[in-house]
Amino acid sequence: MSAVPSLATHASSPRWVPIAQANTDVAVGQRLRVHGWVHRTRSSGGICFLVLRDATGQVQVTAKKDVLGPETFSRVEKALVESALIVEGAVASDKRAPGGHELRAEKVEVVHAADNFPIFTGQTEDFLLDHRHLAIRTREMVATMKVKAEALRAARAFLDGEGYWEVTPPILSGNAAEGGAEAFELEYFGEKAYLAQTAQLYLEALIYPLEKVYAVTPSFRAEKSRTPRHLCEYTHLEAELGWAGMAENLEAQERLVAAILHRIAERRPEELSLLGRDPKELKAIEPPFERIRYAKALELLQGKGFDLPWGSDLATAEERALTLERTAPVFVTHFPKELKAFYMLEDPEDPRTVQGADLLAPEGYGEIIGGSCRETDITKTVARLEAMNVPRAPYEWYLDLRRFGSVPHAGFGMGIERIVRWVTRREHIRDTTPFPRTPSRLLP
Ligand code: NSS
Repeated sequence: MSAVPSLATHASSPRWVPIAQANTDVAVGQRLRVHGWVHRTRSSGGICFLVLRDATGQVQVTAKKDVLGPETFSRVEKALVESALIVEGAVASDKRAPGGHELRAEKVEVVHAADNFPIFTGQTEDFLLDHRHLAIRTREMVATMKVKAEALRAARAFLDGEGYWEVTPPILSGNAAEGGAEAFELEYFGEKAYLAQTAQLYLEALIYPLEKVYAVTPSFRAEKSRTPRHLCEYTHLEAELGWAGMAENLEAQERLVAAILHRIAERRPEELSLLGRDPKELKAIEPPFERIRYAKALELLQGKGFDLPWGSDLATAEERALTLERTAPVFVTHFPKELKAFYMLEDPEDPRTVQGADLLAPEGYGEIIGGSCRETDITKTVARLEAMNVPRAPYEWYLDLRRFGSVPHAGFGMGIERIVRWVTRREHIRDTTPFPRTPSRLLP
């Protein structure tokens, strides 16, 4: 095999087009070249039908022995699923072919003849996870990854348009920000370091020079919880708004979520349909989202058979019950102080609670965003760190932010895999990311 496939460079080769473009009415009659992988193949009596896929779609290729010659035809006929091919030919209508068109091969190059592909229906979940590097080629995974990319594009477009600056906070840090127990610890040239659970503390520092900032970073949680919504590494979209309070913070979140949903509905309808989500359901979701207080959430839960005393956290089951019958997200606000991180601002009207909110996705999916107003008073921040038994030294730099021009500010963090899980209706969050990190999985 030569390093560069010959058909790709041959002067007389027709133009290389994405497969989705070859499988259209406008392409009928055109001579084209496509590059792709064998999705299905069957052959009988000197004719071979292949379904070829690339990143854009699929098309049926008809390869005939009398056109290709016996040698090439034999290579094509023997090419197993996932073999890589370059095909030149003319597009014709064919109602029986997927998408309604076929490419009648005139020249075929088998760029790589694949071994027996181990991924097919009926494999166990564990087997598929062990072979994740290959299983990501399935249609469901491809559709989910495209929806995720669209979510990130939508989020960036929205935030950029709103005047936020994208920034690049560190992932390695000398402090754990969301609670020590859940941080992955590692050794950093003889010192103790942590993998970021959040970029928040750094984003807070960045509002002073830039006012409105956001970052998309991996966040790490050393949680052994094996739930369908926890990953040990996830994609965290966080924003921090200077000069903002509770109202501005919640409004930014609901507008961001709506922008993401609407753009996905607009640009990825085929992927959504394949995954069983009607794009209309996403289009119909508009701000404002309902706001309910934590105390009210407890009452609602009581009506659903949960008997929770004030101060109990809302776990997966409670969030599910609260959202199962909803079609739009809901904010739960004013959680008890003890349940939340040290940096959250006490509510002056009810000091048992903080000015923060979780945004819960409907249909039982639960939390997708956590956010709050930040404590700006240095004395109170120090007292909260002490009350939570957090050593002060690694936070001295953070306390400095309360010494030099401290202003009201607020922010939030969205779990990208969480929102994608909801939108694409995946049962497990691991199917929203190509290489999930869970307590039992570090490979592939
Ligand atoms: O812990 S959070 O609720 N909040 C923070 O980290 C804040 N420091 C964010 C901020 O204000 N800048 O996490 C935020 C979101 C949460 O709502 C989930 O959507 C997601 O991050 N999240 C997770 N996704 C997947 N797996 C795990 N384990 C996970 N933990 C949080």
